[in-house]
Amino acid sequence: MGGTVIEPNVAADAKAMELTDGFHLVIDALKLNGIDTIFGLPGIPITDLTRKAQAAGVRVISFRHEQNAGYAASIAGFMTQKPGICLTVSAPGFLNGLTALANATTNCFPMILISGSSEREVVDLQQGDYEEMDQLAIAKPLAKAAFRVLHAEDIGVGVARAIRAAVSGRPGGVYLDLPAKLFPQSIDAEAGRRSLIKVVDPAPRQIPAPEAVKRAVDLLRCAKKPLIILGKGAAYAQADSEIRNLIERTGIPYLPMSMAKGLLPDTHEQTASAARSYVLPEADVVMLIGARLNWLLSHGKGKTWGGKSSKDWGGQKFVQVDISPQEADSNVRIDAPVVGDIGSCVSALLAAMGSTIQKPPAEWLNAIAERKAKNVAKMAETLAKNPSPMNFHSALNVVRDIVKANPDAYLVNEGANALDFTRSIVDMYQPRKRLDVGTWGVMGIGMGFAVAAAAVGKQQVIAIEGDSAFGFSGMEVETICRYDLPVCVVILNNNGVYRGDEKNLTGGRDPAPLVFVKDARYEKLMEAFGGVGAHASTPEALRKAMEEAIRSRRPTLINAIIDETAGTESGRITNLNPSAKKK
Ligand code: ADP
Ligand code: TZD
Repeated sequence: MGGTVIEPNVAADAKAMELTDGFHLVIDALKLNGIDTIFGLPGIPITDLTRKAQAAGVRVISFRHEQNAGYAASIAGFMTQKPGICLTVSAPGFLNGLTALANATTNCFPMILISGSSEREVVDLQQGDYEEMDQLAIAKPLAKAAFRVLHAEDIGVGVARAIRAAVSGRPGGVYLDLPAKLFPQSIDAEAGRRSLIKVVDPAPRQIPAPEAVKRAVDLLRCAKKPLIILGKGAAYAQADSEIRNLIERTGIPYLPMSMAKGLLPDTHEQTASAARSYVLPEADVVMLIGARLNWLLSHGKGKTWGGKSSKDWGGQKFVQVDISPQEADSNVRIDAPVVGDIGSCVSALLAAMGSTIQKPPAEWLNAIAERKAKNVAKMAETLAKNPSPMNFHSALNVVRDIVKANPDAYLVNEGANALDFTRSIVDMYQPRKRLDVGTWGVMGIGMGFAVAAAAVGKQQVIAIEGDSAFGFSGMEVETICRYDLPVCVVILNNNGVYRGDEKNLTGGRDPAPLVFVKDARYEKLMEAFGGVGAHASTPEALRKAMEEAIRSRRPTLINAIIDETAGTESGRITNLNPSAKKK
């Protein structure tokens, strides 16, 4: 009899005792919001978080350096419109991840850097805790937003705020500080479940004002030489068919910025890429779609745009489609800002144009076609050459064919000459497949981007790397092998930064600052971890090795030997490189 009285109470007690903790709430909050992958590097205080996340079905990709995990997270954000998550330990791990967070904010990639941190009381009194640092304060100026959670009950809100901040409006990097003490905090499991938030509509559509749309359409209607510039914001927006419609229905020639290549295939007849230096100064109305008039577009003025001096406007009128209401007029006057998300803006522009769209005047289109044909023929001639040793052109001619035959593949790209030549030689055929150094021209994104593209994009990755660029993240070939990712790294190896033939001006024993060990065998690095290494000193050998890599889907590193005198200093941005007048 006694047993029947006691039993329900025991059950009730047991139920009341069901607890959860900070570790589980963080994982549950992320999972509830569709986060299925975490890029990171374990250690105090987040070791158990990585382990428990994996046990809970989240894919945890562990890197050898936090910066690479951070770059992986940021590009996953760009590819998916979901915030990429990077998880690090305190102080040094946090700082290692911070470069990637700042780069994400600069590039408008949605990312959340989650770092464990040391004891608040000790940190704030600067009493010398293990890995002591006021991380929140340091992250703030580099992040779009930064939050700290002190109580397990607030984890749901903290994660929700971080997600909204990362993906709404102009996307960016968000910092979430989780002190060590938070993780083992226990609370009632039911209360914990109730505290979590599934974010509703994290990146709400932003519909442009009808008068802004009309202003833009009116301006485009009177254009004689219109031009559209597509930026990586247009790629990010995933409004691919709307953008294609706009381009094809208006017949306006367009230029894709580097990471917008492939939004429409680079072989599209309306692309003006091969006539860039003609269309920028000649155009009278330019519509920017998800592209800023920053240094990559010479700030919208100066010689590139037909201006007489570097501060001089070329006289173009601009339409700018952007989600940030502050972007317009950043460099030159924007006559028709259209503020909203690109999908909504482009749809509204198409609707406002109706069926009365006039194609641009034939003289404009013909003039562009003529320049294009000339430049394409010139390039074909250069690409057909087969010099020995290989140069950038003869190597990239192979890459161009391989990408054409494998349009699903991701193309990761960094370096100086290795970047500039790849961008102009290798055509892209699908949106969001070209992943590169972005707004800062940062070296070091290579292997992090490659891991993310393979793990999240689930396609073959081809990474075209300068030998200097590769060095920044080279150790992650172990990560590539460990997760057995279909990544083919091609190092365009010219023995140094930009080129490899510099001499120490003093004649001393130290090498010149820009050169590396000659004939370095980078392919051995991949072999060290069980991947495939190949040495290619001819286009034929490079082609064979790349074809084999793609056929086998095995981690592969091809050391492609390039003439060490082939590059130019700073690639195509030599003009930005100050050099000493005094010799
Ligand atoms: P690129 O380097 O390719 O020229 P930028 O990074 O300079 O491109 O510009 C991207 C722009 O796209 C930013 O100004 C950003 O505010 C904008 N943007 C990003 N996502 C969206 C979106 N979904 N809708 C509208 N604009 C967006
Ligand atoms: N450090 C970081 C983080 N980013 C940078 N952009 C640089 C340094 C400076 N830098 C460039 O702008 S390109 C480059 C460096 C070091 C490397 C160029 O050499 P490479 O490519 O071997 O990668 P090429 O093909 O030889 O030019």
